[in-house]
Amino acid sequence: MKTVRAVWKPVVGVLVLAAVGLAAHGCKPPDPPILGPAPDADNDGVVDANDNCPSLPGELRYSGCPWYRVDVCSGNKPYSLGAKWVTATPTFYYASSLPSTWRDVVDYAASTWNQVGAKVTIKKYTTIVSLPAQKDGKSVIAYGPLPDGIGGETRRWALYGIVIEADIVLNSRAALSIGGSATTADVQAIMTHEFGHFLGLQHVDDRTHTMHRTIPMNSTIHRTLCAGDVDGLKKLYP
Ligand SMILES: [Ca+2]
Ligand SMILES: [Ca+2]
Ligand SMILES: [Zn+2]
Repeated sequence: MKTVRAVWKPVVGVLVLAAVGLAAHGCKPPDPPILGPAPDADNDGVVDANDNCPSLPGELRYSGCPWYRVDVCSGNKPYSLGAKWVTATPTFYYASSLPSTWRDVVDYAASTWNQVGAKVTIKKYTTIVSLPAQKDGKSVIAYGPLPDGIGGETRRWALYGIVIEADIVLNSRAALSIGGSATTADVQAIMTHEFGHFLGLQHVDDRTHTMHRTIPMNSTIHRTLCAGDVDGLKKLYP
């Protein structure tokens, strides 16, 4: 019997020590805070934890993003009107030169203008034509070489101030992609801009507007319209 008690006592002792050890751990003071600047990888003054664009220098008011990554309109309503169509349904063809994978975004760009409530609707023929952008009675969306620095171009053909045909060319020498990247411009944004020309709108100086002459790289903001873009189309087709 004495031998058995000698074995039990140390076991009880171990349990007590463990309990004391836990209590002591719970009373340990917290680690001191880590001092020094919080990480800001792009060095734009907006710390990474609060930066929606942590690798692109931006502005605090845009949560660390540059303006061209934020779909913001200036609040102004600039527009500039050119010649317009008489028909309420100007209709285009896809040229065979246009990459077939871009046809969907061409349609999205057209429908963006079709939804503003102006009395004009861009339509398309379902046949695909092997034609360049030329005055031939058919309005085409084509892909071909243009000068450097240009994403796309619209050639409006007018007669007595009335548009009778409009061809759009996307530049095969430019770096374009769907969605854009640091080195490419977004096809849908360019097409939305070019359809503005197709319908008769001219450039404005407000960079947030789709009808601004410049489409930033790595940006889709010009897929959507600002107030001046909408007002201009409604003014042209009331
Ligand atoms: Ca940033
Ligand atoms: Ca044509
Ligand atoms: Zn333009």
